Amino acid sequence: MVNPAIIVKAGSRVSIQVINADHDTAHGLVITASQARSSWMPMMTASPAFTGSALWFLGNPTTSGMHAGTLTFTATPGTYTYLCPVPGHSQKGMAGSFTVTGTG
Ligand SMILES: [Cu+2]
Repeated sequence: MVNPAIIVKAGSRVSIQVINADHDTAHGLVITASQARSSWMPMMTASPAFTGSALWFLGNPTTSGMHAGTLTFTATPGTYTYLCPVPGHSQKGMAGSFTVTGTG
């Protein structure tokens, strides 16, 4: 799937493992409350929606392996955006919706 719409229930403990398999470009993943996907520099304008919902930078793979990380957080209700915070990437489409349903 490319940029799937993610829906979870309020109060869920969410864990997302991220692996950068792009051979020549750094990426990251941030879930943010703002409409920062149209920003050229989300790392300057987007703040994580939840404690732990940001992996700002995963470098490109090296001969010793790929960079990986895990976001772990507890979801509270709302409509959020996930995006890649590397400059220009969310503008080019590295973004999607993250929705937390219910009253938690
Ligand atoms: Cu990216």
